[in-house]
Amino acid sequence: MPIHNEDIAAAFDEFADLLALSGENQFRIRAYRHAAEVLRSLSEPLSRRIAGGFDPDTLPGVGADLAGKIRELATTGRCAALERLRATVPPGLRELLFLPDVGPQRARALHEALDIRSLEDLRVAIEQHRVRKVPRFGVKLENRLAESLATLAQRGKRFHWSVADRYARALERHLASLPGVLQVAIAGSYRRGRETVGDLDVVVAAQPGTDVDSALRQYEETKATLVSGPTRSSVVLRNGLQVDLRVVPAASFGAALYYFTGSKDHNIRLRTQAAALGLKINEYGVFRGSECIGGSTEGSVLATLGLPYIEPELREDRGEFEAAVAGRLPRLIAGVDLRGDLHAHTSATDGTATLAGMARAARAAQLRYLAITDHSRYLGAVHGLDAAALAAQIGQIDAFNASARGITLLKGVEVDILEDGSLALPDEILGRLDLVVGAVHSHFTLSRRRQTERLLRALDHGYLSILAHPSARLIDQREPIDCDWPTVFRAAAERPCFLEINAQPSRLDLNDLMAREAASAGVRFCIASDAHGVGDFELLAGGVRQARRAWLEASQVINTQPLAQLRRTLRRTFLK
Ligand code: DGT
Ligand code: CA
Ligand code: CA
Repeated sequence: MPIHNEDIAAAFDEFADLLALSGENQFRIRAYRHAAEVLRSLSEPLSRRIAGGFDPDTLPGVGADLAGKIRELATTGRCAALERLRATVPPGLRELLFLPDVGPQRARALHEALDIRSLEDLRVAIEQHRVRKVPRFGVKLENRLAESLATLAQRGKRFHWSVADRYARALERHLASLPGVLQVAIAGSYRRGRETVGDLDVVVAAQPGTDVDSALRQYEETKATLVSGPTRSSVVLRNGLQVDLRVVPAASFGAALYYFTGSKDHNIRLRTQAAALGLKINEYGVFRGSECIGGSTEGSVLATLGLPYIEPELREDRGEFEAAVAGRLPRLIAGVDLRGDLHAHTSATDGTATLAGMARAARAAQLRYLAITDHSRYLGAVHGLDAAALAAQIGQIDAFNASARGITLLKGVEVDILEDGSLALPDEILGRLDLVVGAVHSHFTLSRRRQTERLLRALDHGYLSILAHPSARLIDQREPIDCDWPTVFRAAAERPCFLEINAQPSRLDLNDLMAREAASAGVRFCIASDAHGVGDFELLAGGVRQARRAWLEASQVINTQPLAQLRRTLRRTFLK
């Protein structure tokens, strides 16, 4: 049974968590986390490459020890060392790390002081007010933990879109190869491009008598069957992702795809609209009385209501019907509109590839320009460029551009916005760059007033071009910072300074609603990969997806501009 890169990466994440819970040293733990990231950045299945003789030892930052484990996982699906380690840590303890306020040290402290072994143990201990008495915990932290436990219980398990995507595409290929299958589409929140996906909703058009149900149940990734039948089935994949399948005749494919793409609120509006015209709409088609007047394509469904095509990313009942009726639907930005990337790291800080390596990879990804924006050095950051190191990199980039073909590197930095809103590097060096990307990496919990003042001061700096991942949230891991966003958006629109839509799958920040609100305040954006390795440029598609959910058009995103125009745009951000 072939193992996905994602499964190997997940095993390494678990390895890192368990090592951390056993109090192992930071370097070993980081090696596993880094390897997991590298594995996720590979586009081709490692198990296949290894079977073909590829040596995982040659992956960036992967030594002999980890390479051995990758080989073992890729060939046997198991890892003996991981199984040994599992036996030494209570199985439920790792769950505690899902809580935003709990890292390995606090999890160990809870285990040692109160013998807590699971989220359930923790819930009981909080109810009995025992957690507050653990040294360095206290009432405030106990209350925060109670809150995040409640959110976690409500949320249930959702998957990053990019994880769901790997499984969706493989499953789509599997079903499409089946004789008798005419069309396959993955609908639901996946198709609407939501940042996380609860389950996969698959719509298949097939000739009568095609046994799609068996094909799904016998799929190599399927772990368990929940529902089985000729037109509908549900299974759970090995990674825990549920798949709901609907099989329909070809004449109903568009109606079924529309119905299962959702969202539910959008569908309710659609049905109401249909009812007002005396029509009935369901997953089989659009009906006037008993006559079917549409349903083979999505377009045919909408046309019966006199509506133009509405892109799946817009189907959230957020004004798309009003816009469609008024002929004012946006011309959404598409992946091909992006001409360059404005946020990337190299091995000079925490990236895994050299400047030239990143440039090559960006060119291969059809980008015409790439901004190198390594981290600034600030208190506590291990890697990070000081002014002298940044000056040296400026020289390297000039030298690269003097001989490069097909891509231009822009000189940038990802400079820390300090607690008081000042930037972590002096003006003298910032002024020599093509762009300055500022970001919050610390002091996430300041009060709304202080956080707002901090961002306003950063926007006011005079050299700030782009505010990177503005809300600093990490999906399911860290809440957004608390801030008076309308005020920040107004300031960014006036200045001018651009807000980033960061395409890292755990960031996707600004999110859809915030980006749309910012856009209506006049803000313009960049969509950036925040690449840390050569495989990361493909992440840009996720940033575009988020931008589409925010109703953005190409003209609102600066890295759709040709280089010469972009340079003028960026120069206007330097006010000093
Ligand atoms: P998820 O899976 O939680 O990320 O979100 P969705 O949107 O994929 O939701 P899901 O999987 O429960 O259902 C897929 C689509 O099927 C949903 O967007 C609309 C349609 N649908 C499901 N149940 C109902 C329902 O009871 N009424 C209507 N109108 N539509 C439904
Ligand atoms: Ca779904
Ligand atoms: Ca579903």
